[in-house]
Amino acid sequence: MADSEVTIAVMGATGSGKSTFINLVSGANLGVNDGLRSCTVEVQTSGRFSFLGREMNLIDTPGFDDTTRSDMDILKAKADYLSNAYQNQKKLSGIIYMHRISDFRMGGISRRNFNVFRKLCGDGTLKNVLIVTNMWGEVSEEVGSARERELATDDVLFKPILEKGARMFRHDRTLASAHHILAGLINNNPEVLQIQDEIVNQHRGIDQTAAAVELAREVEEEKRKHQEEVERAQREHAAAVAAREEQTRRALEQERARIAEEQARAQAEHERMMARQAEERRQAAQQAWEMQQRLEEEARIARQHDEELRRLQEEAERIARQRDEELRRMQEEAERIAAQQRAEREWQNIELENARRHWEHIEQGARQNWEHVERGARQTWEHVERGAKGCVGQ
Ligand SMILES: Nc1nc2c(ncn2[C@@H]2O[C@H](COP(=O)(O)OP(=O)(O)OP(=O)(O)O)[C@@H](O)[C@H]2O)c(=O)[nH]1
Ligand SMILES: [Mg+2]
Repeated sequence: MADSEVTIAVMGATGSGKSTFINLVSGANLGVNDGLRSCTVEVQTSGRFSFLGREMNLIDTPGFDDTTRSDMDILKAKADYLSNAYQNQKKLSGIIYMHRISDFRMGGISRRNFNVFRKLCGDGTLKNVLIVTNMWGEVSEEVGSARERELATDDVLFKPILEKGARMFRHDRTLASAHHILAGLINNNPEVLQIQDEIVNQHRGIDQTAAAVELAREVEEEKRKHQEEVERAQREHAAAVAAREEQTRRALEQERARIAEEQARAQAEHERMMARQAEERRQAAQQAWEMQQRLEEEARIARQHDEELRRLQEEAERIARQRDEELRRMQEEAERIAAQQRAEREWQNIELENARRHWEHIEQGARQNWEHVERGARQTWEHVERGAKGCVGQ
């Protein structure tokens, strides 16, 4: 019997743990998200299972995911399933909205899922809605509780639906907590969701449902935000470009100033160098001139020396000649004197010879005279002596 079956839809963002929860509590084996892309892409059910004496059936719904199918296709799949179910007299006893407490913030796709979920349920069914927070193991109790408080009290988060009868439960991934959650829904009066009413009772096309309008608005809002972000990025880019241009202009200006300074410095250096070179050239010219002067002076002195030398040589030669002449003259004189002396000696020898001969002659004459005298004397003496003796004898 359709009426005795408790049907509960599980909704929420992709990867929020819908299939895991259903598998845990029903024993089903639905595919579980590997974290890269959404796993449940079509509406599927757990199959019947018993809980607290009731036949249960859980509906697993795909969440908006941005990766596989368009949001509108996903909404259409859910709307088709739910309107078919309603046409088949199946009303939902509960709607579980899974939310990861580990999510740092509820923005973008999470917010879109929740806003469309709200329009899909409508305010009349909120007392059958259970917001189930899971993945508590991923955060500290303190952080999780703070987030839970924020979710429950923020006007753009769960506060509006909590105020209209929705409830919030924690799920710690145990069967006990899953049972506790189901137990919180099992006795609800099945209600018609707003989207079922719109499609089945009001014969609206899916596009005219509040959920689709909300989705379109969300998408539009997303687009607008995106556009704003693009424009902001463009403005920032333009500002950055302008800033960069300004920076570049300033850098160029600085570079130009630096180059001008460099040039001025180089020019000054060049001028200093030219002046230094001119001074060096002038000094070199001065030194060359002085050197020239010195060389000329030295050449003049050398010439003077040469002249002096030549003069001295000539003088020496003249003196030498004079000396030779003198020597020769003296030699001649000496020779003449020697000749004269020789002649004188010869003359003297002759004189001597003459004197000797004269002496010998004198000596001979003297000797002869002496002998004569002696003989005369002796004769005298003898005469005398005889005379004397004759006297004595007498
Ligand atoms: N830590 C922790 N991980 C969980 C819990 N529930 C689910 N997960 C993990 O979260 C990932 C997503 O789980 P699913 O059950 O596939 O999520 P889903 O909401 O069905 O995802 P879609 O089908 O893509 O929409 C898987 O890796 C699960 O193992 C939970 O309570 N705690
Ligand atoms: Mg799933």
